[in-house]
Amino acid sequence: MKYSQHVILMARSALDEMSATGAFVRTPSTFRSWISRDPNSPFPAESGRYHLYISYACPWASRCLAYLKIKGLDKAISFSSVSAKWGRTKETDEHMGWVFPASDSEEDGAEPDTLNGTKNVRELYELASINYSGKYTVPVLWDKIQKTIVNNESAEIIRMLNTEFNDIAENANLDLYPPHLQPQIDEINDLVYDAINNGVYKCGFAKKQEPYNEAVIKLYEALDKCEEILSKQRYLCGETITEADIRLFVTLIRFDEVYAVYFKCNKRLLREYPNIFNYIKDIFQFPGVSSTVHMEQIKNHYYGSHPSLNPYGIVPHGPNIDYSTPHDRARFSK
Ligand SMILES: N[C@@H](CCC(=O)N[C@@H](CS)C(=O)NCC(=O)O)C(=O)O
Repeated sequence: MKYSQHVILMARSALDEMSATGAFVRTPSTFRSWISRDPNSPFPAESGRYHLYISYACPWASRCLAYLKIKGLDKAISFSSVSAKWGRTKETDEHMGWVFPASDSEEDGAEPDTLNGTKNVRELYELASINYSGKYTVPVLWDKIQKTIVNNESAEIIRMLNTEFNDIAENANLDLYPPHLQPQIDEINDLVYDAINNGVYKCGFAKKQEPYNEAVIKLYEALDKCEEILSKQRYLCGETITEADIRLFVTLIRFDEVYAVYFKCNKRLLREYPNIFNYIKDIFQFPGVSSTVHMEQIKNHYYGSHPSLNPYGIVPHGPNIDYSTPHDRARFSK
């Protein structure tokens, strides 16, 4: 085995998650503990105890940050963001991953790890587990008391943030996963996750034509479905915003700026879908959400972090869409 092959097996990134057919296959997250409102649980919901490591570039991490803001938890749970571009995480191998800047002033939207003093996200995982062998992904929900990762799966983190911190959340009454809508939300999530959230990655990371074709067809079928739903109602599950909308939004907001070019999702731009385009603006303008969108970080990350996809790291100039302009979605809420 050549040295570089050995390294890839030891420390992986999403670019290594490939099936024999050249399709991108995402592996499950590893840390799956649960924060609970029960004060006697191993990870009780307490103000000041937890820290959320994010990247503004990452859609999965951004949905957690959106929850911190929407639920009014950003004073109770601290957060910090990594640098946009992946870097070397160890001198002794070639793994590339999320790194922290050396100082606060180095990069807008990125901060050093003052909490644990690590240089990169890989070191955080190594602090939490001595024999960790998965990817070093964000988001990371960190427990300052037990000095470990509670959970690194955004789908679970957002559920905890929705319910378990309601004794301290400023917007405790806002329930993004209300019991009466759960079956509907779960159904939409299944479609959106596979065909859209993960679908854009399947388009972008495919190494063969066939898996790309499959992914891109599925992606546009799902987008057409969303356009149809959104032509009849304000949000995916009716007239109130839910988890399903936040989960879809984080992919849509990156679509025309990044995925259309970088991941070859160019059959139709989202600004050509009247309902989807106005819907993106609507969610962007929901209180708290716009502060979670840092387009410079998003563009610099994607275009600059995968030399195999973009060897010169050139960041395209456009299209610089202004999502804060008026939208027509209030027509449903009369
Ligand atoms: N299942 C995870 C996925 C997170 C994920 O894939 N994050 C990407 C950034 S968008 C990452 O950190 N990738 C690092 C790598 O591939 O090494 C979640 O939803 O929380």
